[in-house]
Amino acid sequence: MNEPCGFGTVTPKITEELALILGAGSVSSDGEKIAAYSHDEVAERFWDHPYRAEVLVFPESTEQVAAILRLANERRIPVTPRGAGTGLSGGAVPACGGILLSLERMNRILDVDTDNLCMTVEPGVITAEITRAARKAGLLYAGDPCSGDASFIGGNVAENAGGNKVIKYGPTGSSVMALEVVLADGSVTWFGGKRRKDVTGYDFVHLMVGSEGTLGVITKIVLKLLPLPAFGVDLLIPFPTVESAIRFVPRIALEGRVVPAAIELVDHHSLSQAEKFLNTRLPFDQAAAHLIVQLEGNDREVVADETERVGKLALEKDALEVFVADNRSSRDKLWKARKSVAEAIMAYYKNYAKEDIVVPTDKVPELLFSVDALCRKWDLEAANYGHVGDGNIHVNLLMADDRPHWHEEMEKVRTELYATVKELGGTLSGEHGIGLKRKAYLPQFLDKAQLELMQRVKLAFDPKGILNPGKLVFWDKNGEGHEA
Ligand code: 2HG
Ligand code: ZN
Repeated sequence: MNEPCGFGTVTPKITEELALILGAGSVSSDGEKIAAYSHDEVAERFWDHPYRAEVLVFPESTEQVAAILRLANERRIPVTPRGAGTGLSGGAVPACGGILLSLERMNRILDVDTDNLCMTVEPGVITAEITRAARKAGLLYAGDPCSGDASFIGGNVAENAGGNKVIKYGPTGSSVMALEVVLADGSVTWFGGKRRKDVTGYDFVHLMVGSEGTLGVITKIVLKLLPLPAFGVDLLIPFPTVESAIRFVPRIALEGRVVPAAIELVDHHSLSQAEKFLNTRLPFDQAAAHLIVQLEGNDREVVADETERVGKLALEKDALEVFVADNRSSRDKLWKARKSVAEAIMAYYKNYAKEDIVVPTDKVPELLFSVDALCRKWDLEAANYGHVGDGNIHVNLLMADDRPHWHEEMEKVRTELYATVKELGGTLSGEHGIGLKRKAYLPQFLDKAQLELMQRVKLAFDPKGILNPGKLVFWDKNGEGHEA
């Protein structure tokens, strides 16, 4: 895979110019600080060498971002936009050096508009703060990534983060009404508006969503808000086998006539890691798998009725038990366990592959059978969990600490896994993104026509290729061309 090259470097003169734009306190050339910002949650040992930016900047306004991009574009310096660094694909890793553009100081909620049911925010606002601000106004912001206590909304938009409520509300992109974007040449534009409908031209809002910082830098976001459901419950449903848990999922809509806000799967191995990490126990934790089903609504009776219906149906379809969490503390305990699985695995395993596979929902059992077969063949363990209602499973492949060539071995396992995923009509990533981590596998999932189209879109937005180079798009070896 070739990366774009021929970029300019950040000379002391350029650093001075950046300091003139931003003020000296907002520009750092400190090696340690740059190293701390030059990665996300993908462990650095996954790359052949650590990637480092040459300079780190902290703009506080759209005008400053625009001035930085004007300068960078003129001198052809790479710019890697960065949110909170909670990403799981290396999307914010500065693969080609240059300027690392942290958006952490653009962290204001600009308005909560209760007449138009939307909120305007800067990209550095923590996702959970958005949820809280909406709630204070009696409204719901539906995005709910598991990293929401730390991630920034800008990163959620750039990666089209999913999370736990996609089955009912869609991923982050479904909540995005408008974006203010600084384009590669420093010009500023708005895509969309405080409008619920808009077919006036191409849908640039949703081209920007999930574009991983390769097409522009997002500086303001208008998010759709909804009425806040008055009542909610979470059902924790243990099953004797992973398959029986998965097979129950479509029955919830079909026979239960309910669209839950969330349907999550946590297999035994995943749950036990979270329990150990949090030093807690959940009910019936010896079961092979648990589903977490979240139901919500405005009428207590209706929610109670749906709870009863789904619970009864689950028991008819092999569930071992149904636990209803209907108060704050039991609901929080349950979600804390679910949301800490990823961190627990990173704490207890050194050699892992965190996957973000999506398959058609009816193919999830087949996917997990093949994961089992891979585990036997390669002598691995797996922890399978995630957003089963969306067919998006975080297959975590875990290898013993003492396997010296684990990385190469894992590469082979992954190649086999992806071949199966492709056969099942699935794809590489549902919500974590391609970034640096998955780029080499893109041609397995997107055909030549699509890859070339992506290159042409990239060139239209960013002709000099300065925006987050090394991600999503293939360039020829001179960094000028379009060869996949
Ligand atoms: C989750 O759903 C996150 O918990 C992280 O998307 C998944 O680390 C993972 O594999
Ligand atoms: Zn997830």
